[in-house]
Amino acid sequence: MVGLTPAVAHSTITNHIKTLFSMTTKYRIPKTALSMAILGLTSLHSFAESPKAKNTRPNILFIAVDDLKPNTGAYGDRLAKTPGMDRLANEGIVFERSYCQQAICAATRASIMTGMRPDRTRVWDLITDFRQVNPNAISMPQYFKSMGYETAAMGKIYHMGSAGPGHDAPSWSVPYEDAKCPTYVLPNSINARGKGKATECADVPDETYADGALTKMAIKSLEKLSKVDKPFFLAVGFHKPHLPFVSPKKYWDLYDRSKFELAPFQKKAANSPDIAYHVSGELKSYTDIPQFDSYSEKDLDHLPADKQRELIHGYYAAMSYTDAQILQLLNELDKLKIRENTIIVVWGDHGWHLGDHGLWNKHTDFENATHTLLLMSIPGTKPGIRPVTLCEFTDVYPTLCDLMNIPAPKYLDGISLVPAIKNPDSQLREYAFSQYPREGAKVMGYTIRTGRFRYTEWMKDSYRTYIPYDKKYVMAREMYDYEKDPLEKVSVIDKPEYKQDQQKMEKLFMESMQREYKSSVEYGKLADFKAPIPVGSDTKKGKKGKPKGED
Ligand SMILES: [Ca+2]
Repeated sequence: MVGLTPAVAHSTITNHIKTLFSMTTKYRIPKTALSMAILGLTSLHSFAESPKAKNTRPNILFIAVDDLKPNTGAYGDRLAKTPGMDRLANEGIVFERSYCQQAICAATRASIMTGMRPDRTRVWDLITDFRQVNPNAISMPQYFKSMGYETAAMGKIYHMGSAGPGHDAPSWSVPYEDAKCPTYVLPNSINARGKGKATECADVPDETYADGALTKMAIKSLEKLSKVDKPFFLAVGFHKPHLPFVSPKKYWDLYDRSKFELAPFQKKAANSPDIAYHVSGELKSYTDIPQFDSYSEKDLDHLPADKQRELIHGYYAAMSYTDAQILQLLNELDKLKIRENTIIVVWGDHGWHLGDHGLWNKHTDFENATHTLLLMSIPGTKPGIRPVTLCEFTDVYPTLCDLMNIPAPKYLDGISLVPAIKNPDSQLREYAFSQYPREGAKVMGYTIRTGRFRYTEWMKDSYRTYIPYDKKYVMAREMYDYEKDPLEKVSVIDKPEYKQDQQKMEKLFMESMQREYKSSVEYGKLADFKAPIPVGSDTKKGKKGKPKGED
């Protein structure tokens, strides 16, 4: 930073973090500051602070990874080759029980970026721009920009099809950039109609594809931002391991395909409703994928084992490719000597089904779609912290505000995770809350995950949590016991032996829905919903094509 030597910057920042992590009582944001945050809905400029105050705040490197499930080494995957994220985990914080709000790109990204759940952002599909629906919403970088941050982005931060011009221009103080690279480089990867295969392995340099090119751009950006007399928020959005599983050959070569085991349970869970599933339409849109039954109570008609193994290999290779990019960014922070005043956040936007329940892609309320990777590195904290708490993506925004010593907007749905970083054994949440729509978003499946159970209600007639909860909307229910059934083989809903557990989960679920309704009413007083509520995400049962809304 110009005008502030790295030594001085480090000292002032770690003093704040030291103060934060040495407090014995729960950290609270001053009420006056919260009032300012509410005012921010109409007057962001009132937050601007003196340049001196800005210089005491940490930089933030915010790395989004598309479709990355928590299958890295730090999450216990013995086959994964992920030295970059493993290094970050060893030096920082692994949130092992992190859940996204809705397992699809646009909705989960709008949610983490605004700190609000999908019923508040009103983004449930792949086409809605949260600002069109919800003009007064303030994104995290937009808020940080108002606090004196230089905010920059490259790659996929918001979903491309639902972000306004400039990749949501109000978020960024520096014009948005993107890498322009081909999706495939081998001629036989694409057919005459321009449709491609689900995988590609080509012996090419990293920067041939977008993520390698983005890393080069991000390194240049870090060099520039490190010289600006402001703290920065740099968002880098990597595209892999999203389909197609395309990565340079050297990442495929890290793995022995024969070592990958197929999902051990590929059937529909007993006693579970059809509405919980989809037909894996996103995968089926690739040219080399044969027709198969996406979920079935039979052992027949699965994707052939060789193709499953190829896809799993491709997924891991693409994950290692992105991991290598993250490692380069960590090295660049070291080279620029700014690692010690930079908070790093790495998040995969949702989980992924690699064949479990016969499912591929995301788009469900099951564990494999909602459980997510969330890593942080915070200067001044002990290395290798693993908080046990359940947490949600809505918690990232208030956590960063807490770490930056700025008031979090009061309307945010999440909570600061700082108490769990200070005391990793503390449990901050009774449950994590997620949702997924079906049937053109006329049906919404709401789910809560506690330490042991998941309880889900599928609600019909376009019910949303801004409508008072009523059992008349419930069309199907599920419940899973992860202590006895980690693979979700059986929904235990209405099983006599689970009567008491179910009653507790029903009560907790009803309380969660009442809480959501109350929050919606409160937020509705502040918000200005101008556009019609869109529908569009659909995963109707069928065997062909790519249902609208799957990405
Ligand atoms: Ca995604």
